Amino acid sequence: MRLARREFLQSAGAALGALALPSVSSGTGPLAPSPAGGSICTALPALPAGASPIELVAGVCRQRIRATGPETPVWAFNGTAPGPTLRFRQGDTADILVRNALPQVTTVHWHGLRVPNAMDGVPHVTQPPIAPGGTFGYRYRVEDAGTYWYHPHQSSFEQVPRGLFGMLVVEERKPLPVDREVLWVLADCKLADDNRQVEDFGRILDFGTEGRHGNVITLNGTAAGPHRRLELRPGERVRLRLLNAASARAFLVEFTGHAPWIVSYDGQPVRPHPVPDGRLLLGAGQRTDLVIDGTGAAGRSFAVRDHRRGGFDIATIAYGGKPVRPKVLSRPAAIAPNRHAEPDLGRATDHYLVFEGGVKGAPAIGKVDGKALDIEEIMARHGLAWTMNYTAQHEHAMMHEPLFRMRKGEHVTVKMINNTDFEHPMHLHGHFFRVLALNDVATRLREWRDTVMIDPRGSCDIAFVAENVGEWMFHCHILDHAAGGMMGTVVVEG
Ligand SMILES: [Cu+2]
Repeated sequence: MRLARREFLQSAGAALGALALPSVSSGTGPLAPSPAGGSICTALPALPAGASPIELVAGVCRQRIRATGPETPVWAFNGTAPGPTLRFRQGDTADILVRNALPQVTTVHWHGLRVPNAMDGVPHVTQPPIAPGGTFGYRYRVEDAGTYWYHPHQSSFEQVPRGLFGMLVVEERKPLPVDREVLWVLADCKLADDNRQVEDFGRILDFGTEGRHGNVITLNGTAAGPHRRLELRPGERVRLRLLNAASARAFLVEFTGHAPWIVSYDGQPVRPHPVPDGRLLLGAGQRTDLVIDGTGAAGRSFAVRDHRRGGFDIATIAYGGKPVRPKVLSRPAAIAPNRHAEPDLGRATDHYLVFEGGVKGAPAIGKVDGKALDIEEIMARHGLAWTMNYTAQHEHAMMHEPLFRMRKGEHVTVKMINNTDFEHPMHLHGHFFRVLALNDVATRLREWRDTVMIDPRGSCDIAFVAENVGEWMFHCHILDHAAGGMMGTVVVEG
C-alpha cells in the first residue's frame, strides 16, 4: 500500500497539488514566507496552509540574513531558511511530497523520527536521490512526540549550510502547560562582504579539522545578535524548543539572569533539571527543550550568550508588560516519555566504534575500498580524513560494509572511543539510545538521545534495543566529517 502510494506520488508530478487526496491528520501545514519581505523566492510559488500532502519544495531563493547590504542567495525549503516548521500531533500520519527545484540531486531526512527505513531519506541506502525536477513522497506515522528537524542527506555538507533545514515539531498528547512556545533554530553561514555565500564547500581542510564554520550566526534564519529580542512578561513561562542546525558548529548557550529547566534532549523527555553549570552544550544536530520562567522585572534585559564564540550575544531577553502571575512557577512536571524498549545490559551484545584521523591526528591506518593506507595517504588520494573502526568510507558509498549487524529485538551496547583531537556529535538513525556514560563516567539521567557529543580523546557508552529493521546510518553530524569518512551504517535484520 505504502509503496503503491509512493510510486503514485513520484509519478504524479506537477499536477499533484490539484488532486484531491485523502486528507491526513497533520496539524499546521507549511507557513507562509516571512511577511516582512525578508525572503523573496525567485522560483517557487507559496503554498496554501493545510495542504495535503504537505509540499516541500527545495529551491533557490534570496533571503535577508545580514541587516544591511544585499540579500543572500540561499537554497531553502518553500522559500525560507529555515523552511516551514512542520507540526504534527503524536500518532498523525505525515504525508510530505518533496519537490526538487535545486541544480543538484537531493533527499530529505527526518532527523530523530523513528520512520520505516524506506522513508529515512538517505540516498543510495534507503532511496534513489531525487533528480532536479523530480519528486519523492514520504509517508510515515509520527510515533514520537518532541522536537525534530528535517534536512537533506545528500551532499549535506553543502546543502544544509546553504539553507536547507527546518524544524519538525510533534506535539505531545498531553502538552506541557506553558504560557507560550518559542522556536529557535540556531545555525551559521559563511558570507562574503557582498553578502553572497562563500562557496568553498567540500574543502579537505574543513573535512579534516573542526568542519566548515560560518562567520554569521543565525537565529531563525537571520543574523543573531543582541538586537534579536525575546520579549517576556514577568512571571511568564515559555517552552523554548532549541535546535542546532549548523553544519559543524556547536553552541554553549547561557541564559544570563535565568535558570531554565531542561525538559527534553533530542525530543526525549527527561526529569526536569537545571542546565548543568548554567551552560547548555548543543552540538550540531542536537535539540534541547527548555522551560524558561520570566524571573525578571519589567524594563530589565538579559543576554543569551554563546560561550563557544568567546561570549557572543545571540539574543536579548527583554521584559515588559504586566506580570502574568504574582509568583514565578516552580519546577515543571515531566513530559510523558515516548515508548522505548529498555535495554537489558545483562544480555546485551557489546560493540565498539573507534574514531581516528583528522589533520592533527596521531599516525593512523585505515582501509579505503579494502586497501590499508595511512591517514595522510587517505587524505591525499581519497579526500577522506577520518576512519570508523579503521575504515574510511565515502559518503553513501554503494559498497558500504555495515559497521555491525543486529537481530531485531537484540539488546545492544556500543562503546565509542574517540582517538582524535576533535569533538564529534554522533548520530544514529532509526533509533534512540540511552547515554550510559561519557568519558567512562556514568551519566546521572541516562538520557535518551539520537545525537551525542563525544569529547576530543573522550569516549561514550550507549545502549538500545534494535527495534527498527533496516540499514541505518551511524555518522558524525559535523557534516564535513560525515563527508570525510565518518559515515557508516548498522543493520537491523528482521
Ligand atoms: Cu565529527
